[in-house]
Amino acid sequence: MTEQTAPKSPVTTEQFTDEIKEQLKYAQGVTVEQATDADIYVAASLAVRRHLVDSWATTQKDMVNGNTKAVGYLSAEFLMGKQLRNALLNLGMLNEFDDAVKALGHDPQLVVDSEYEPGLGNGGLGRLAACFIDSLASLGVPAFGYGIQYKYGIFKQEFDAEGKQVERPDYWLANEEPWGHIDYNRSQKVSFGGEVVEENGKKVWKPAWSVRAVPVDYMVPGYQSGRVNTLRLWSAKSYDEFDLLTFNKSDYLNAVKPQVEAENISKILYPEDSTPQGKQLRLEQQYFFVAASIHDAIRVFYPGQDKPDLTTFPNKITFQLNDTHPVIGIPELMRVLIDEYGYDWDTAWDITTKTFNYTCHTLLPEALEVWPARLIGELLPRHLEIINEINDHFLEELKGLTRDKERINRMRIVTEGNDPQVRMAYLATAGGSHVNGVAELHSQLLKDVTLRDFSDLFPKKFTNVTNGVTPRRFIRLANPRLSALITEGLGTDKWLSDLDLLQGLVPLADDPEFVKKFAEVKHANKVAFANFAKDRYGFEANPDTMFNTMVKRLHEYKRQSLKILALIARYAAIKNGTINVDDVLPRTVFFGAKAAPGYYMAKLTIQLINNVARVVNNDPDVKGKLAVHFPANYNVRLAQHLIPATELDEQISQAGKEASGTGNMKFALNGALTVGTLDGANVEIREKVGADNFFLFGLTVDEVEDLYEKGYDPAKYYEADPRLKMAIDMISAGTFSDGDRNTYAPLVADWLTKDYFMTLADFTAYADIQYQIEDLYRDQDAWNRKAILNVANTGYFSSDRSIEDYLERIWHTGPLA
Ligand code: 4GP
Repeated sequence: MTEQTAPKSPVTTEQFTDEIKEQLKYAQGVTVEQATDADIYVAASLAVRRHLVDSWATTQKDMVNGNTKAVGYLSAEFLMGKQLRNALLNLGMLNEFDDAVKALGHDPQLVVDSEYEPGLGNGGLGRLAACFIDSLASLGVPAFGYGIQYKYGIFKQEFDAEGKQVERPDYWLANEEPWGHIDYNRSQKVSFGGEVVEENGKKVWKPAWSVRAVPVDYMVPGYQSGRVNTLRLWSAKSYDEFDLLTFNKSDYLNAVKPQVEAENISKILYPEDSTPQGKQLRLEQQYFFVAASIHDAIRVFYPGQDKPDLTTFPNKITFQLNDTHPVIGIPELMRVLIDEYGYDWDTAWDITTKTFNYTCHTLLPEALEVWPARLIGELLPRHLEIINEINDHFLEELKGLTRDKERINRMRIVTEGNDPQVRMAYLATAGGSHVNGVAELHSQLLKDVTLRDFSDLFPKKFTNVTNGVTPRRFIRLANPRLSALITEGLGTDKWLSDLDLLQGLVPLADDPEFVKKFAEVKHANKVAFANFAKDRYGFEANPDTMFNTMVKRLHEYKRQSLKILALIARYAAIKNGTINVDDVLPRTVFFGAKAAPGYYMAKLTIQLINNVARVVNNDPDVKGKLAVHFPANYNVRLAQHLIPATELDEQISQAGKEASGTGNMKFALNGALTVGTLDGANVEIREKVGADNFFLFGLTVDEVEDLYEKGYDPAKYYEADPRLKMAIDMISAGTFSDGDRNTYAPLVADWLTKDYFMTLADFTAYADIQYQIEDLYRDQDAWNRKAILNVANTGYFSSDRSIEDYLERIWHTGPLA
């Protein structure tokens, strides 16, 4: 008997069919006969929302009345993915939905596909935020996700005839969007610019212009918890609709200018990952959503009170700063407390430091935001004063802790000189209770390197919370076949809310019957992906080859170039007979990656991958042995299709550069083996699954440091390994650019002379481990046993566990009663 703990549907299929019909009629204004898949999608979504509303209302009421502190997750990005199936799963309505849609004469898959995926994030950081709010709701912890409802999300990626990335705007709101609820009555005023004057001995900020922050609320249903939290995304609207006087002079453009400028604030997501954009608009965006959110929290927790006792604020809500983007919230809360509510400095500082905590998501120094004080002064003059004062107080505090003047100087939040800079990571560390990295190794390096002075003087502030991913979306929804097998193997579906139960699968790795079923599931997933790919992208992938995947943002440190060089070397070896064709294990390689539009090397790498794919896939000499595919526009949806079909996953960043990674967790949980370096959460994944079940290669953090110190010469590696030399020479010779030798010259020059991320130094180890990988793959039983052990031992990487760690180590709160 299998224990079923999944929620029971609140409706029968017949009832749900009627509810969809009702929405079609009253909300959509179409008949059942007229309804398209997209109409059914909207109607079904509206009907589903109605089943969430009551829990949503009680959760909010209980949050305000309850004795549990809420969590405010402040994040410039929430990469949610599609909503409908997730809501259906959490309500226990997946089957009723399928049956109702079929009864209405539609294909459930096509209906679900009509949902346009909101791309309000770049990559890992935004997707983590989405997993976290899912887990918070599932654990019954009251929480707000606070962010921005960008009109244009991450760009849509296309490739041109030459294989170059082309960015197209992602106007997702041009489609009907049934999930967001716009609430004009709860908007907030957010002001900018102007000056600070003294009035009656008090500082008064006289801003120059304001925008209206309008909340768009998304319900965040918990799995099995009966709780529905809120993701509140702010949209910028103008107060001055338009200037009638100018309009009457037929100058339409100027008449709407203030409106256009105000609304620009939430217009577009910065398409950057791990690199700050020093743009005024970005600072405007940051302040916009953070200021609106802080005021919103005060409104929510002290309803109707003119003079609330804000010393209790840290007992009502704790704000997590997701990277440095929301750190301007620290001076904003200070300003609100002092200027608007009349608290003295010390009280305000006490409240503020108790309220905020900061998560760092990177170690790349260029990714830690630093704002010119001048810019902050122009945009937020009162905040600059407060930041300077925080800096002064902080330096005083440091003098009490150390006599080391140099150290104190290094720790300045605001640098000296005639163009002072504000270091947001330092402000966050000084102004919050806790600082955490996102994997053991990352948190350690944060303490030892990036924020060393701070961790020496404030060791208790520092902690680690290793990332996680939601098993509901990334196993249950993405991989229904594996989910069913896990449930069968464990005799319960409880694992969906207690992922450690996957441990129960360990003995089944030795059960031939289970191994066989597991192999069937993987194969079925590969066939399903091949069909999807054919349908959606028009390429053929042979499910009887090994499926090997590398999906993530395109960045030099992640080293897609290592993968492509090894692939070219393999291609060359087959072609020139260095390896016997019959000995080659057939492999299909999938890439998915977007490059920041201004990131030249990353874009050139994309072009190279596409052209390697073109050449390899059209070469009869390697047919059936090697194929390369690069579906454009990698997003959450594509991830949900590709991850379950993957057998070998690539996590090959230079050691010390990937903060954590979360793709690595999704793949392991779906039964892929990882080839990877000792970087980010790879380290912990390998510990959990066992060294035998992970393909480790490459330099360690210490070895990387040593090599930098000794003086790194990439050309040496090029000369030393003929495979590498051959691969680079082929690129130089124009093999992948129709004979043109210049196309990839910048990449080649960089590899041979700089190679900052040591791709060449790790090449040999990476190329060598492929033999080990292929030998194992030839023994399918042995491979699948290891794959099962990956699933069984990675329950730790549930985002539910991450949230439990945050609750215990940082937030000190828990579920609503
Ligand atoms: C990413 C990190 O690169 C990745 O290692 C980590 O898993 C993820 O955050 C979540 O913590 N950083 C970003 C970014 O996405 O924009 O800095």
